[in-house]
Amino acid sequence: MAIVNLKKGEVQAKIVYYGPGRGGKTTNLEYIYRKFHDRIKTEMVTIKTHGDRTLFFDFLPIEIGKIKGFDVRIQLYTVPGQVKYDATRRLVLRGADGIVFVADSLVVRRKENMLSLKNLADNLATYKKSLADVPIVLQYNKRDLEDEGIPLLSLEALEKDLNSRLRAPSFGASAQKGPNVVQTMKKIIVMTMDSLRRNLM
Ligand SMILES: Nc1nc2c(ncn2[C@@H]2O[C@H](COP(=O)(O)OP(=O)(O)OP(=O)(O)O)[C@@H](O)[C@H]2O)c(=O)[nH]1
Ligand SMILES: [Mg+2]
Repeated sequence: MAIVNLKKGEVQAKIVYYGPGRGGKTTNLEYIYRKFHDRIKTEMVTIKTHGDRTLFFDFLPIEIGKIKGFDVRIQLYTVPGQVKYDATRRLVLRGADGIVFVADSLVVRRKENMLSLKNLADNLATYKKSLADVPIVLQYNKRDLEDEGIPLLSLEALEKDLNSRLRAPSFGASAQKGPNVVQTMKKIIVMTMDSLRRNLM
């Protein structure tokens, strides 16, 4: 849940990166951390299992500076994507002001993407919310693998699978190489701030 301090002119909002295991959520935050290290005063907190799977969550606080006169702080989180960590996912999702859904573009991950989006809707429902209630941006990750001849779902196919009802803003991206990682984050921050402002008025 956002913390808004009108007296001090401060806003703190929570944005959660959600999506199937190995889709690239942690890699998004790692890229952002490298890119904006001068604005990030603390270390990125990350708890990993052996290998690179997220066990609990990643946490990255960023100072954005002033937006419409408010000092804006954003807390980025990732959930663990592995199916078995559903209770943790639900906990991390709690109070999210905005969501980035990171889908895996690999053809072989098609079903996992759709199941994860369904899982997101189910977990939001436990907080009496639906996908329509929370600002959300979709990211179709790993587009760089196209150059390596690995079969990827087309952006059109991903849109059809995941976004035909939602109609949320979406980006093809590569969390590993960088294209559209920052754009994804900027979009969700703007949408989240707009939604907070609407709710304050
Ligand atoms: N080629 C390529 N590999 C990527 C990209 N993004 C992530 N990866 C790789 O995919 C693997 C999984 O990435 P993570 O960021 O750990 O995935 P995650 O969504 O955090 O996974 P969980 O923590 O299990 O939910 C890692 O080996 C990454 O290096 C990308 O854009 N392109
Ligand atoms: Mg992770």
